[in-house]
Amino acid sequence: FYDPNCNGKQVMVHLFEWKWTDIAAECERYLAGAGFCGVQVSPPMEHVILPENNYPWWQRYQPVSYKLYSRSGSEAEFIDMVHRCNSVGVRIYVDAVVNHMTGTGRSGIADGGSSYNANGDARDFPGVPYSAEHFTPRDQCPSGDGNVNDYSNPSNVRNCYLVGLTDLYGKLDYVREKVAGYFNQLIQIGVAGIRIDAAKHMWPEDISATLSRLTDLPTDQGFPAGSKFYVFQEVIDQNDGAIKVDEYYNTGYVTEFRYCSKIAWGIKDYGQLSNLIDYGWGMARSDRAFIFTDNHDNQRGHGGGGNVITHESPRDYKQAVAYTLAQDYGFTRIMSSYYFTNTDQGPPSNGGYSTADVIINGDGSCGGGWVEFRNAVVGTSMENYWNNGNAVAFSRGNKGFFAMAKQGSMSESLQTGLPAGSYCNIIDDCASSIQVGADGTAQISINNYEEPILAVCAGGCG
Ligand code: ARE
Ligand code: CA
Repeated sequence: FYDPNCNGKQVMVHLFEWKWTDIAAECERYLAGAGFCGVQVSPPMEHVILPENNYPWWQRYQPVSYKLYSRSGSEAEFIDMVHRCNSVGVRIYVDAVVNHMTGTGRSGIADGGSSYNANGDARDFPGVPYSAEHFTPRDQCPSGDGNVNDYSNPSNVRNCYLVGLTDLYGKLDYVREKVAGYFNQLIQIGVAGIRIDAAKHMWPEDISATLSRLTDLPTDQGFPAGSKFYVFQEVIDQNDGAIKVDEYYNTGYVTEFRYCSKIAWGIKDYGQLSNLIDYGWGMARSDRAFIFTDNHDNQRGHGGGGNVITHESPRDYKQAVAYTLAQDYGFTRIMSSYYFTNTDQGPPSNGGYSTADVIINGDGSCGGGWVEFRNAVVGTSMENYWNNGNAVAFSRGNKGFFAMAKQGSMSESLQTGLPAGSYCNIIDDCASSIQVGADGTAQISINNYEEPILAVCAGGCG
């Protein structure tokens, strides 16, 4: 569960709410050439549709069945996307919502044609099928109203209903079989891995028993024989509750939300960048940490938002994403979604429920140089670390060198760890360069307020 199955590449992009047809085109047009490992896609299973809330993005976190029919497209479009992306070496990772089905009190017929009824005591999801006995019994949940409300108690977190979402009883073989069946269906199509949504609300042994039922990845989609599904689990551990990320190491990577706070802090105060990965905080070890500057929840103030840097402060955001990709901790994900003014707002639409096509502008670019830098320096550690509170620099073994200046300018002679020679800056498409002398030092000068960053690789990054 630890290998993302993309030949050692290092960066995934979340194309939040994108349609399958647009993602397929993006793999071919841009992501393959830029060195992306793969794409996290929005939940592909059949979900509730909520016109009364203006079709919010979060309707896709309320499953109705495991039929591949969603706001992003049909099963045929999903399969076509996976195959086209695989054939250019870009993998697809599915956001898997399997802790729960819809919210209580909801009923109707979803777009894929399946009915559902979670009114009162009913728990009918004939599209799977699940019925009342497949949901966590009320006496297993120690909260007064049946909902999660005490993060200091694991039984409360895992057996009660997260924001009123009908909680699947993962102890049952039947539930494990159905969830594993969904995953095996994805595997057969050629999906390379999953994010397990709300993994914190599932017992680690239930996740483990479910994953033990999975088949290997299909060789006809370009996976070496014996390849396993990549798994990263959404566990929000900010030292604020009983549940710790390390309980989930046996079944894959874990989201490290403390990194979001740390990088935000570091960009505000460069002095703090030296101390970003703090095991005293209990942060996940590097070969289990799944990291990001922000995610689809915290950029909207859902899921413990607040002290994170987002696209709303573009200059800080560039620095945060650049530093995240340049440093050596964890597996990285970057975020790509749509502009919003309201935290519940769904994606751009053609009116009502239908999602609009993504329009690609002339330059079409987003951080390709970064992805190439991270791939080029994989396996090296940070060395020659230098930080004066206003600027920061480090080398990645003898393969790369990175510098960044908070106020947009710096001029300093620094050890780069690189062999002597001339190296061009990938950030300005090689308009500038640095000259490394025989002793490994170079004069590092940055003078650009909007793009205060420099990165070079031995032998080129791409
Ligand atoms: C919606 C409505 C609710 C309604 C519910 C059921 O907003 O009012 O009761 O439907 O009808 C997303 C949205 C929710 C939405 C849900 C279902 O964010 O608003 O509910 O979809 O449509 C905790 C969990 C963590 C979770 C965050 C949001 O631990 O797993 O809360 N994140 C994932 C996804 C979300 C998604 C879900 C889970 C549900 O990424 O996008 O919800 O599938 C501390 C704790 C954290 C806690 C956090 C926030 O930091 O340590 O554990 O995160 O507070 O409470
Ligand atoms: Ca649960």
